[in-house]
This record gives sequence, C-alpha cells and structure tokens, in this order.
Amino acid sequence: MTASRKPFLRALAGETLTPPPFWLMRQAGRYLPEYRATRTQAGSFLDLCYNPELAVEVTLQPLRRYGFDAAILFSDILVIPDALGQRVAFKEGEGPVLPPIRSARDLEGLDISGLHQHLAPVYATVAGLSKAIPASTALIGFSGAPWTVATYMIEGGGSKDFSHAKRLMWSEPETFARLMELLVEATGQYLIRQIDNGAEAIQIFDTWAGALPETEFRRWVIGPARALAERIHAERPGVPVIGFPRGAGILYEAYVAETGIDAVGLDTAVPLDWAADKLQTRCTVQGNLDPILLVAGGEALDAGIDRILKALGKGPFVFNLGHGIVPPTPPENVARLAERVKTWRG
Ligand code: 1CP
Repeated sequence: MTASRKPFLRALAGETLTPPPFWLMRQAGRYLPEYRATRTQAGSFLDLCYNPELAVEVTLQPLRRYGFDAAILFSDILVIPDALGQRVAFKEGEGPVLPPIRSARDLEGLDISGLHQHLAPVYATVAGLSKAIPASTALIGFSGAPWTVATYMIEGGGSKDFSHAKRLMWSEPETFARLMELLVEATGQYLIRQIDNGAEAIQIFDTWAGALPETEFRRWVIGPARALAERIHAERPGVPVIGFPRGAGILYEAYVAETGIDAVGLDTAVPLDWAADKLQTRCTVQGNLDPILLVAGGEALDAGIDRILKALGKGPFVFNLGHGIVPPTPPENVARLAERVKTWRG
C-alpha cells in the first residue's frame, strides 16, 4: 500500500506530525446555526440522517469554518437498532426513545435481513462525502460499539445506571449474548459497507464502556472491539480503526493491548503522562480536551490545549476532545482552538 498523504491517515499509521492533525467529536451539530437551519429543513433528526444530500451538507459545514483534517459521516449510532427493526424516535429535547428489548421474545422481533436496504441512504451519504471533501481531508465512518448500542436497545433510551441492561446481562446471559452477537455481526457488515463507499478510517464509539466492572468490560467491551477490528483488518486491510472506550480508566491499557485497534480515543479523565507512557507507545492516541473548555473559552481553553499538545504532541497523535461538542459551545471558541492547534510548532 502506498503511504497516504492525508495528515490524519499518516498519524493513524503511526507518524508523528507537528502540528498534529485534528477534528472534534460532534463537530457537526446544534452549536452551529447553519446546522440548526438544515435540521429544520430536514424535519426530524432521523430524517436528516437518512437524507444523503442534507447529511452531506451538515458534514461539510464545520469543515468550511474550521478546516478540520477529517470529516465524520453525519449519522447516529442508533441507526443500527432502527435498521434491525427496533424503531427509534428522537423526541425533541429528550433524546432517543425505543421500544425496549427485555426478553428472548423481544429479541425475536429483530431481523438482520433488511439491514443494508434500510441503511442505503447512509451509504449514499458516505459515497457523496467521498467526492465532496477536500483532497487533504480524510473521511471517517463510524458505529456505536455493541455494548453502548445494546444499552439503548435494552433501556429503551438513555440511562443513568444501565440497570435493565446489566440485569439482562447477568440474569439472562444467553439472551444478552445473542443480542451482542447480532450487534457484532450487523455492525461489522455496516462498517465494511461504509468502507466500500469511501470511508478511509473507522471509529467505534463505546460511550458507556466505563459502566462495566472488569470481567464484563473484558468480555463485552474488549471482545466485540477485537472482533470488529480483526474483521476490518482481514476484509479491508489498510483501513485503520479507532476505538473510544470512554470511561475505561486503567483498563484502557488492556483495551489497547488486546483489541488490535490502530488508535485509541482518550476521554477527558485520562492522565496525559500516563497515556504517553502506557498507550502512545503501542498505538496512536486521540483526544482529550474537556468539551466544556470550549464553552468556557479564553485563557483556560488555551492552557488546556497547550497542556495536551505538549504531553502528547511528541508521538503519534490526533488532537480531539475527550467527548462530543455540547450545544451551548460558541462557534468562535472552536475557531480559537483550530487556530491554536494549526499554528503549534512543538
Ligand atoms: O436534535 C438533534 O439535532 C440531534 C442531536 C444529535 C446529533 C447532532 C444526535 C442525537 N446525534 C447526533 C449526531 C451524531 N451522533 C454523530 C455525528 C457526527 C459528528 O460527530 O459530528 C455521531 C458520531 C454520534 C454518535 C452518538 N450518538 C453517540 C456516541 C458518541 C457520544 O457522543 O457519546 C451516542 C451515545 C449517540 C446517541 C445519541 N444521539 C443523539 C443523542 C441526543 C444521543 C445521546 C443520548 C444520551 O445522552 O444517552
């Protein structure tokens, strides 16, 4: 394979770049007035995800403003349950709502056979983006990790303590394992199709990884991430995989060592020197500015950016946040961040 010239892909392949490439989780979204306008035009949030023309447009909006090194497909992790037949609704101001899966019987209602037909508009968005993005910008495809997607499927939406998901995991282990197997298979197929339509790297979001105790983390966070990374590496060699096991704590080390991912997304709590020593020696690291610093702005923002660049900029690194941009973020603070990262000289 010829070495890619796109800075983001070079960093994922293990090169140290000064300044490092950068993008931000949730870089498209409600903090941008032009996103809110397109979103109104689309109707519901899912209508926007399934409208290739408008989904391409909202993906490009933050690139025009800030010149990020990567574009991330505009979609959501919950299109997978939706495509398996567990219909998802986004209630205004409340987040996602799904009819919960709580038993073997509920599970029987799910069906993988219509997956690609349902997700065809998402694949069309990836193909459209692949043509529309600037030549030096890389295209990231993504999915939720099976555990995080399963929490929404079992809880029927967002949750504070994941009590239904954990109860199913511990009291009906066979049902839970079947759901996880279905998600690993559907997610693997989905990511391969994104790659075939032009995605150049994949990020797997395990937002709720930190909710699991060690034994279950190893089985249901590390296990599926390893299966997905192995499948992508075997079937589409050369496409890098970024894992984001948010809240993993010191289990970040086992996650990196045992999954075979190419890069790891650090949440805001990961100590920088520890990450440089224990993780960056094994793979590229990405992160981890606190998204609320982007709301606060000013010197606190500058200092936060500088600390991260200093600690992680000497090895393979992609600058990012430790979690997604929040809606109250002033767009001018994102411009301030972009300028500061792009002009960093080590
Ligand atoms: O009203 C709106 O416009 C909806 C807000 C919104 C947006 C902009 C949702 C609903 N999803 C998204 C887009 C989205 N979601 C992207 C697009 C690309 C980008 O980053 O620019 C991505 C990658 C996601 C992934 C996602 N969705 C995650 C994992 C990452 C993370 O932020 O932790 C999760 C957990 C979701 C579920 C979800 N979707 C939307 C909401 C409000 C939620 C969270 C619900 C909860 O808090 O439990």
